[in-house]
Amino acid sequence: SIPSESRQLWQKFGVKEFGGKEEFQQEFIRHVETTLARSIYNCDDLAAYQAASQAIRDRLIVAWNKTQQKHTTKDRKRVYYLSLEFLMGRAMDNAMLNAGIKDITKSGVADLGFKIEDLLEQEPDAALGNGGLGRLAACFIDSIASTNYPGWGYGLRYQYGIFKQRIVDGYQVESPDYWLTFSNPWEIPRYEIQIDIMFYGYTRKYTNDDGKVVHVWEGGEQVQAVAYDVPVPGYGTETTNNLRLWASKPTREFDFEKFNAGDYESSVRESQKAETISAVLYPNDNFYSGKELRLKQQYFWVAASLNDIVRRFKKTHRPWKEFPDQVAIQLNDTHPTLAVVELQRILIDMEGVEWDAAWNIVTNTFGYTNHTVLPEALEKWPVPLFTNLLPRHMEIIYEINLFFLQKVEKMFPKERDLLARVSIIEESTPQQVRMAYLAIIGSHKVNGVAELHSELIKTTIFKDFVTIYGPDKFMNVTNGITPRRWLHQANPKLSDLIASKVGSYDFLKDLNLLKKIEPLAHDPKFQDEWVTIKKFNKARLAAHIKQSNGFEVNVNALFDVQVKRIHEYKRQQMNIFGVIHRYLSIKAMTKEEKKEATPRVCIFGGKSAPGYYMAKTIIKLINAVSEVVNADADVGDLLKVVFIADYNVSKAEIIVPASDISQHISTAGTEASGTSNMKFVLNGGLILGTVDGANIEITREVGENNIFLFGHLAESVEDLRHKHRFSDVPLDPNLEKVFNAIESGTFGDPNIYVSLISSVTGSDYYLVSDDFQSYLDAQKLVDQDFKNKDTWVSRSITAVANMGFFSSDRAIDEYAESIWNVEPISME
Ligand code: CR6
Repeated sequence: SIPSESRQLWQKFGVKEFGGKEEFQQEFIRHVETTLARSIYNCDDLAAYQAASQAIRDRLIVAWNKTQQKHTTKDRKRVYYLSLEFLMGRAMDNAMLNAGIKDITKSGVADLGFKIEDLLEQEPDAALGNGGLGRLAACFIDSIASTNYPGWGYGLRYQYGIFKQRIVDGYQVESPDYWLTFSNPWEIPRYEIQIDIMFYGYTRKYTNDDGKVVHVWEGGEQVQAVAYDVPVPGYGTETTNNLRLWASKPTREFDFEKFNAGDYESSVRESQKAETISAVLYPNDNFYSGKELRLKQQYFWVAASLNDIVRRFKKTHRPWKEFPDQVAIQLNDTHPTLAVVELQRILIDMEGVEWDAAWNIVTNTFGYTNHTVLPEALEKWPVPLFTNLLPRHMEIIYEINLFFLQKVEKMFPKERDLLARVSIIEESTPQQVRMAYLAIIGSHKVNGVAELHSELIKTTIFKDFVTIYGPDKFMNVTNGITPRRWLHQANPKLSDLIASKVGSYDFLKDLNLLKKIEPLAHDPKFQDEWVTIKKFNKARLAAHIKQSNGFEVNVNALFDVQVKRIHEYKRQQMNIFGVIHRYLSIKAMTKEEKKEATPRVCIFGGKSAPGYYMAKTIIKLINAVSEVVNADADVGDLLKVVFIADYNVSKAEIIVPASDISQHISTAGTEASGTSNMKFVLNGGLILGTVDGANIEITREVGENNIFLFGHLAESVEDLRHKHRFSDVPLDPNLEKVFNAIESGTFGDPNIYVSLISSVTGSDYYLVSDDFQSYLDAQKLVDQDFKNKDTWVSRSITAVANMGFFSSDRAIDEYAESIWNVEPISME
């Protein structure tokens, strides 16, 4: 370490936070001229964005270092959030706002000849996620930092995030998202942190001198994990946490023997193979695809993260049994479940801990969050594939399973079927490893993500485990969203208005303070300001639509939005069928009736998994309808249909604040929570939704009068599906009219939509026909109510005032208290 006489110098010249605008400007120019090697003559917006980011990043690193030092000295329990997805979006605006330096930066760059808005536009989204699960992880790490918990995220540094979507001839076309073209100022490469990761090979065991059986795993392929750190600044606090993302690198540059023999090409082949592990994000949402490379990604990331966590723990020289007092690890879905096995392996094979003691440590360390009940999303790895890739882990899983089943047999000696039902190994051909079961058995708490969902997992997919472990192991933590990004950053005008009425921006840290605007719900002046802001946000979206889709939409029309991944269970098909129904109705209207009708802009957006045929057909239909409706002079402003291509976090920031109504219309019981529903209401839009996921709790909080609910309840779904299977259920007559229109070619070649229509006329698994009338009725009510501007705006204000519960800070406090047992560390 540094000798004490040198320390003073370090302190004297240590980098400080920049105090004011001029210091920022100095740093900005220094980065332009040195880091980027540019000058006043060739500094474009991109260079200016990079220089500004570097300056802000330096500020974050100072806080990051302080935070890490503080956490190390305090030496308290830390939480690690393991997630294969972190859908961060852009970093610059968030960093400025959270660090409280947006004003300085904005006017700083303005003096130097740049507009901050133009610089912000230069940043590519960090799109390392598919949908809600990845964005939840991003909100959670924002909240962990903002509420001063010592916590890190661990993920993968994909070179390609979620693909970019274009619409060509109405169809989705994918192209790769190479987001690292220009160097990424928001990450710090840690080339010194390199961890060897092994795959394949074989296991053997021997008895050592103490008569103990030792297991070894050797002989396989090796790659290296390199760490990249992304600072995560909390809002209104110095705490700046870390998101550590791993990239794969070859262990050796290339094979020297082959190189020397002149075989240059195959000498580098191995190195190229290693890099593919972290190359690309799998583009499926709520769908398991069973690819070996995916399992490789999972182990690579889990092994690197655990190695890091264990290394940090070992520095404290505590006995192993204290591991769970120092470390909490949260499994975001089953993707990191191998961590359970890996920790057990480290403890018994490398550290010589006895099996039972090790297993105690493991189960007290992990918590598992389930995010879906959809059967097609549950991970099950074929045993042969698993054994080949991770032979030692497979052995350990068999052991875990054996001990678990012995325990179950003792508890329920007469229940023969139970053992087969709860076994980690499914007796299919080939056998499969059920990852969710492994996650439950390896964790001390299992949680769902909204009340209904947490009840459903207890009564359906994990029912047997409730019998075995009792109900206390299973709990609910309703999802949340960060008000920093989803109110303050996406909707600065609304945030400012609220602050001006409640006296400060404290609501961004304690969202329950929003309650203070409730008395203003009927205040005409406040209502006016509220409406003006909504109009502004709608105009901002309309400008975006003009630019991307090439046509105008009327900002006085009702903006009706459904943006999310395209999925049959989310029922965008029902929405577009409803739009067609509306179109047919308008065509049949008299002039007088048209005058009474509420004009609508129906906005869609979202990506389909590249191999999901039905979802792609839904996108095509939306675009086909859009083309016909928007060109129909009879319709005019009464109906416009828009598909916004390449929906992502930064587009959501423009779309969400502009909605009057957003649709969250999944078949009851299928959407675990949903989180965009929370974002829309927080921004003053009302929900048209089913009694599903977090819609239910939103209703409880904002009141039934401030949400439009429809459709069958979760408890009827099974019966209805049964009816479809075993008897002829007549198609809803309005839906029949819609299908007739499609089939007669109103929206182009009807052959394209044959399977989409027959999925409804057939088994109708998602109950589109059953809910259609109720959906249309709810839509009618929306049309009527929107005409009454005063009540509409008061409902909007009341809803926002009651959204405090949905802050991700609240969710994180619940996790910290009831699962992690970690406490905040103040930076003072
Ligand atoms: N697809 C759920 O479907 C939930 C998020 C976050 C999802 C969604 O309802 O809000 O997780 N599930 O909890 C999975 O990804 C498995 C999602 O985003």
